[in-house]
Amino acid sequence: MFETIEYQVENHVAWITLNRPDKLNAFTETMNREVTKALKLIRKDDDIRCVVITGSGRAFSAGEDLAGVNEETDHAEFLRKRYNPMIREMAALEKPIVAAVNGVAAGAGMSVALASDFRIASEKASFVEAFIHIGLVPDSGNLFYLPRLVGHAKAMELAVLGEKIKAAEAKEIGLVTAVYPEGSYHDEVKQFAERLASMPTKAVGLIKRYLYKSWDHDLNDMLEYEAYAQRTAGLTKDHKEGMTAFFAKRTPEYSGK
Ligand code: T3D
Repeated sequence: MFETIEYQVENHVAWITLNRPDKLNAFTETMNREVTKALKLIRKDDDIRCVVITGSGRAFSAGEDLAGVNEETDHAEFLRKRYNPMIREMAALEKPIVAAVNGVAAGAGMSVALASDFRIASEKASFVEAFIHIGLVPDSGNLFYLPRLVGHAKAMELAVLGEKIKAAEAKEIGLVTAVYPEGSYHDEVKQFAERLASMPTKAVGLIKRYLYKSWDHDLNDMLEYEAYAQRTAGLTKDHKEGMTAFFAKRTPEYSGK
């Protein structure tokens, strides 16, 4: 079904593996289209309750494949057509997305990691805002997510200086949730993703939706959004299950419904 990505679903988790290892999983138009298509499939499938995006081989992704960029490139149209729909689809997906950053995440590869809801790094992972080294600016949501994740000063430093940071520093500045040694990395990511997939998916989706809203709404708006979200969550089977399990003193078994 796909040429440049691998797509698998296991235990309610969809795995998207960027799969051009000989090119450090650099993005091509086909890869943008295929990731976007996979995210759309995931959106429509109630059985999928978490997504992992990772890379094959030694890299997460080196960003855009520079072999396809030349002086004829209309950079704005290029982003509107290829990257922006993919990033919008990630933000709109009301299921948690985990970037399993197995190696270097550079340029738009880093943007994809930033646009994910969680980043779990291998100790071999690194992050580099490579754009500046070719006279470009961070794109694909990078300028939106980066300051929100690490603060304005650190975002400026990373984006302008373009220095590569290793997994341990990424953890220190709050860019990643956890760093694991290579030997246990895959199992740790799988366990984390399956934990997310066993949670009350509708409530998780509502949290994602309204955390995004909080970025450009005031307290009064948010109080009202919370009331609406809570009514929606309160009507789910998972809320009922959580309450029943609480009083029965047992572990809840959520269905995502
Ligand atoms: O319109 C627009 O263009 C806007 C869109 C922009 C989106 C973007 O993502 S712009 C930023 C694009 N990405 C980069 O500039 C990153 C370039 N790559 C690097 O900085 C480094 O390769 C890495 C930090 C990613 C990894 O370094 P390292 O030392 O581990 O590997 P390497 O030796 O540099 O690379 C290995 C090979 O992959 C090498 O090819 P070779 O010499 O073995 O034949 C290298 O040229 C190739 N490669 C790496 N990144 C890319 C790439 N080839 C094409 N496109 C790449 N992005």
